[in-house]
Amino acid sequence: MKSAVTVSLVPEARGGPFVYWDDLAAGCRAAAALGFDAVEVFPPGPDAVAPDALRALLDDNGLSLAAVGTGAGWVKHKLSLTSPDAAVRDKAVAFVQSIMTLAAKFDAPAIIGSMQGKWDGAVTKPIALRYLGSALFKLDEHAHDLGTTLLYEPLNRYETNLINTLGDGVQFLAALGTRSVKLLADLYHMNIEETNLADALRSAGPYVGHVHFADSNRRAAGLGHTDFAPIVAALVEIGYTGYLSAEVLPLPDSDTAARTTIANFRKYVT
Ligand code: LER
Ligand code: MN
Repeated sequence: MKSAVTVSLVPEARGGPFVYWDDLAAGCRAAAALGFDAVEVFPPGPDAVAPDALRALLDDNGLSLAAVGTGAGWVKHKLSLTSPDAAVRDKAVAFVQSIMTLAAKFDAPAIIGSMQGKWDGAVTKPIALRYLGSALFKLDEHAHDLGTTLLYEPLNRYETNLINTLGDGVQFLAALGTRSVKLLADLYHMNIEETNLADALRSAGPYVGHVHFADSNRRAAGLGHTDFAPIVAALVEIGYTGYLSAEVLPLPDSDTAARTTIANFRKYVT
């Protein structure tokens, strides 16, 4: 398993669970200095990061790109894959596709988290799930064409009312028959929704494509009450070799969150 740390370039996401903020070059230097393998980037859009400049930053710092978030499509542009408005849904799909195209240049997957939206009013749960399924189906084709993976992230009940557990995520993807979509297991969301985190990971098995490495309170691993030993053991058992990426609050500050994360990554991942 490999370590990663998040860098947000989206001012509208301030207060959110990202370790480094605003300055990609500084975030890459700090991540490299602490020995992280990769950064996970949360950009305002596909044009915010020039591919050549990103390539140089990653190479200069000996880092990989773990994943690229699409949440700015929601927090900045108010796009949602389950909007009642078909034009908004189409724009949301195009936004995710554009981030996938950028990420694929770096062999990295894009993430669908808050872009999945929520069901409400005239958009009943079955309709919202149909919109989400139809979007994932189109995005799966795009991922397949690019030779990349797309990550779909079940979120806790306070952030979506569509799919909250890994088990429901597996069922949804299996029914759709997607080829290139995997699940993002965010240990913070799972702490709220799963009966047992290790069992949920074991059941999801090959569907697990990425892990957000966060403690129970969304602080760095080690600053809450999650027991990481059985979680890492379950990941080893299912043959997971991807990233444990710190999508956590920068508390008490970015540097401490990053240092605590890498110390606990080294403690649990041997
Ligand atoms: C995104 O990875 C995530 O976990 C969401 O909680 C962001 O709203
Ligand atoms: Mn997450």
